[in-house]
Amino acid sequence: MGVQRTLSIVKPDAVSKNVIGEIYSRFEKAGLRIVAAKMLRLSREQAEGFYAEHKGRPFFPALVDFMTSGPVTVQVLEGEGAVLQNRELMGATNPKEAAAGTIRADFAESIDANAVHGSDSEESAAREIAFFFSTSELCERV
Ligand code: RTP
Ligand code: MG
Repeated sequence: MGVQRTLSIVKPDAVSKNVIGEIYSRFEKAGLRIVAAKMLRLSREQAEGFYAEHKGRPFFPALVDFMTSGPVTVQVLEGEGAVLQNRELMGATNPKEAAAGTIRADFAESIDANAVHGSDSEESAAREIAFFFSTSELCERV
């Protein structure tokens, strides 16, 4: 699989709960390195563009409302098989179905307010990283 990069978001519910550091710690303990990071409040246009694949789905308006409800942190994680590894750390979309010890099991309240986003493939990761970061903002880590 090799070293990959993936896009992660700490969503507004988790920022509001003040658990950014605890979530970053999960990434670091799993051997993923943060190679870019920033905090911002998404505009509706940004949230709609980021989740464009879900446009037209019944949950789309609620998803955009939620993602614009407060600040988020966006970060690029790097490591061996980072895309799948991050998805495993996150747990299932619905926290009620998320395995014990995953980020969503421990920090998420509902399928809407589910604490984190992670790219679901290498192709999505490339698109999502470019959505938030320029090449010069991605740092080399040794
Ligand atoms: P994410 O993109 O945020 O990492 O979440 P995911 O891959 O686990 O789930 P995805 O299918 O991409 O859905 C994006 C977000 O939309 C909300 N959702 N609600 N009510 C529903 O059936 C439903 N399905 C999806 C969730 O908040 C999910 O994180
Ligand atoms: Mg997704």
